[in-house]
Amino acid sequence: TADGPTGADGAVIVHLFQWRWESVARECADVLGPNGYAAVQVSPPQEHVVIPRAENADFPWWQDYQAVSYKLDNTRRGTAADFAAMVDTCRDNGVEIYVDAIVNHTTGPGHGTGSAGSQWNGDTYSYPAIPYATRDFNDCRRAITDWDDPGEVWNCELLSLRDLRTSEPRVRARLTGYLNDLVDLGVAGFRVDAAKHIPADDLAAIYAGLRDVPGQGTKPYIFQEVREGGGPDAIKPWGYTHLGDVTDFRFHEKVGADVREGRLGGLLDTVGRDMALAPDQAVVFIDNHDTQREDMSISYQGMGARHDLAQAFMLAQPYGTPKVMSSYPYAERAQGPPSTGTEDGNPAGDITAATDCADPGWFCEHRNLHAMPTFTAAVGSAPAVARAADGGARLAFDRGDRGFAAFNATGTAWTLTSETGLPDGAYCDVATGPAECASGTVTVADGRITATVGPDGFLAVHVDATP
Ligand code: LM2
Ligand code: CA
Repeated sequence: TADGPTGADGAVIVHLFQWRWESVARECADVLGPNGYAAVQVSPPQEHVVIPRAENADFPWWQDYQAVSYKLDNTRRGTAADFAAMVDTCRDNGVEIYVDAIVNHTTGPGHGTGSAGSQWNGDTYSYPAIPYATRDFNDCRRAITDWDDPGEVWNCELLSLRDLRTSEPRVRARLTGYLNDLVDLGVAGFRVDAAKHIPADDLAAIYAGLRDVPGQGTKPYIFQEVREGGGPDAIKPWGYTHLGDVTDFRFHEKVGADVREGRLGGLLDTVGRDMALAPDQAVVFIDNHDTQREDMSISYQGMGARHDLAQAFMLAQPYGTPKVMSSYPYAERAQGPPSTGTEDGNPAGDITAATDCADPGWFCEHRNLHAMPTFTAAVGSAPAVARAADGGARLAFDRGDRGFAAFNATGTAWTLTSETGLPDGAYCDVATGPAECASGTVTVADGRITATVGPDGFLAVHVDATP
């Protein structure tokens, strides 16, 4: 099933967390396609619960992770038609859509009406719009307590979310049906939410029925969320790599913390030695929507420009398929994205506003990386070769004879001269501007590169971006 990007092949994913479908479409055309992104991870598109007040925030972002039905209509991000148009527009601009797929569970306790008008009842395990009834859920109807016991991790309730009986063919068929509806629209990949909470054999059965992506002739790309914890190999990241790619949270933990502290010197060794998986099996990130709420110190909100440097380093180094985070500031953990306000047919105030990157309600971190994804694409799986350093907080390296990148985690500019494997000539700095040399050229002469990297800045040149 992993026929899409499989790591170390130059593909870059960006997570446009909580963006409206029409805003994603516009971004694909205006920014993502031209700057070399391969795919967007979008927030969950299925009908979700609607929670007017939770944890001091109206309509928390995490509504989306409680599935009421598999209808795509009237989520907070738009209509089913908006969704389909987004997939088409992005594909036309060379950017794939990857859906965050909620397949482990439905909702928590309680009952109500979902975003598309369907009734749900978590107390009686009833979701008539799908339909699921009580027999479709596992018998362990309590929260997971022993996180080292695969039986509990797989069959009890994650956060009291009603746990689907994924061993049951009828349940598997419904989940495969949902995913195939998306594939038929042109969705080219899935982030499998809470994959760790589903036995690998159940996932294998669910994936087995997936159809080819139209026009592509291959199965959708799959990456599975498996956070490393205790217990046996069956619930470790490497217990799922035979089915598709897997998230490697070690990258976030180690690289995120080191860059935050300005410790760049050992980073190439770290990514070459201390990660959980083979480079072509891993999806890596500096932060995701969960970790940024657990430890704000590794996020744009907590790190500012240093976070841009961390994400740029991720795109320059060779381990895993990088996933760029693009998010919004928040005061409360549950706070949702900016809304349209209560006018314009949105009396409840729960509809997400179109993204405006000039509005301080959004961060748009990916735009700070300019055309860095063209670097990742150009260097492919070429090896990293350290070339220059100046103390522990300045680092420069080649990617074979395809690219050269430099990182400066200090408050003063770094002017460096270094050997490089790049052919002599002039190159565009894709880290500070578009691939078309808008921000000036960098020269390689007699096998040496001379460049200046700004304070808390980075620079990247590659063979496919020349004046
Ligand atoms: C994930 N990956 O495996 C998502 O990345 C993560 O964001 C999801 O949790 C989680 N798994 C389930 O899909 C989020 C959020 C939780 C929230 C759940 C469900 O981080 O806080 O839980 O979505 O909406 C909320 C309440 C929690 C309550 C639960 C059920 O915060 O206190 O548990 O709803 O009512 C009793
Ligand atoms: Ca489960």
